[in-house]
Amino acid sequence: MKPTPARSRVQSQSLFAQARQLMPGGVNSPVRAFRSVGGEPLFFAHARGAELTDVDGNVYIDYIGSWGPMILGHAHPEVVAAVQQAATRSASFGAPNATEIAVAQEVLARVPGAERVRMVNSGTEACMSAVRLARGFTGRARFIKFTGCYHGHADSFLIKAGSGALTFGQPDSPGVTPGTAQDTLLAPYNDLGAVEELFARYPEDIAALIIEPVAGNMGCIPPLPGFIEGIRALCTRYGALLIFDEVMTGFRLARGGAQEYLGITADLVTLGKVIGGGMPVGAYAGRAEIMDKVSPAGPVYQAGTLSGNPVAMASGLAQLQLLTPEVYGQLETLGRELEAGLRQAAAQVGAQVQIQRVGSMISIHFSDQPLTGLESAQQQDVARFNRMFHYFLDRGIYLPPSAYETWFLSTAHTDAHLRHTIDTFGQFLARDTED
Ligand code: KE4
Repeated sequence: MKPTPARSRVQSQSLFAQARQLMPGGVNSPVRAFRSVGGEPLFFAHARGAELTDVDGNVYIDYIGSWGPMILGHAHPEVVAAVQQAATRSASFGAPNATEIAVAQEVLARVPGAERVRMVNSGTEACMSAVRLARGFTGRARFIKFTGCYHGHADSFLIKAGSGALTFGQPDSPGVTPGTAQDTLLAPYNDLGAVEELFARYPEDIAALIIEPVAGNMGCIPPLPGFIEGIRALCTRYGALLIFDEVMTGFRLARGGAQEYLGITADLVTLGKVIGGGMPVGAYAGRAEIMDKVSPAGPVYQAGTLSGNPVAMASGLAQLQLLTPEVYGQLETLGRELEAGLRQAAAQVGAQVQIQRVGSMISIHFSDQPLTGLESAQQQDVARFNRMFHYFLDRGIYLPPSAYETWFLSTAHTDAHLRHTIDTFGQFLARDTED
């Protein structure tokens, strides 16, 4: 395949050369660095709706949406106005403010089973705090996570982790001590038998099981029928807390997130991304019996200078209030149309492609089998994905720079955006097959 002449990226290249002298790898989060797909990352100047504009003036259809937060598109006027107004009243008091209450009310009105919520500043903080809380609540030390799932970069999660850790072939990170790792138990995603074996082996030692109810950090991988229901039953039977990591799925798959979408109620839910409207916000929530163990109501300590700061809360509140039932209908329609178009394009050339979608989360994988977990995800043709990534980028479509990520749709994506994406996919398949 002979790529079309690269669009001008001179400014991005210049900025990246500077950035590399100042920040590790020139980025503030690894997966942005294009290490997996090759080439150099683009620097962006501004974005509106579903379109990003880089510093060289190139415009792209955005399927990352800041990795999920921009569910209404970039720079939504009501979110921007809320941030601007809040900022004039100080960015942070380090003290309670009324907007925290408003966001908490919105969260508890949406998240099934939640009676209390604690705001933090990232999904990582939410997940690490939820596991600590589960350990404090149960008095147990071990917890189960699934290989290929990603719950942020806290030590105990960086064992067979997904997302950037998987992208760089570092599912186990240096710096995580054996003492930490010994309490993290692993099972393959969608393998209920493996979970049963862990509970049978440690019947009274497991504090929690944390799971992405729809996995998004190995590509978009839905739970197989019965898997989540089985996990719920096992956690109940053995007295372990079920933690749904909804940092990606929360407020995206449905008004009540994956709990509503799947009809399963977890004991704790972690949240991020959408909840902040693009500002740094995470949260964990659950029934009062558990959450009231969190300091200062209870002994499980967790704190944060900027937790619940009024600007981030104003941003999240504005976005949450705009997430009406009509929005979820629109996101499902967009997802269904994109999936159908991509499938049709693949069928026309007989390409062996897996199009995996849940709601407005979708991913493409070059494999002759559906991806159901880490093992099948790692069997995909990553090199072909990488060729597709650059083919799309050269034609104004910005995909997540990794075969182990999920694309995100927003209400700002239009039929024209989807049409261009589907047509470009068809062109890629036709040309890549030839070469
Ligand atoms: P943050 O600490 O990055 O806010 O959230 C961590 C996290 C927790 N749980 C799930 C299910 C997540 O997907 C994430 C973060 N997602 C990645 C993208 N797959 C963030 C992108 C990045 O690391 O730069």
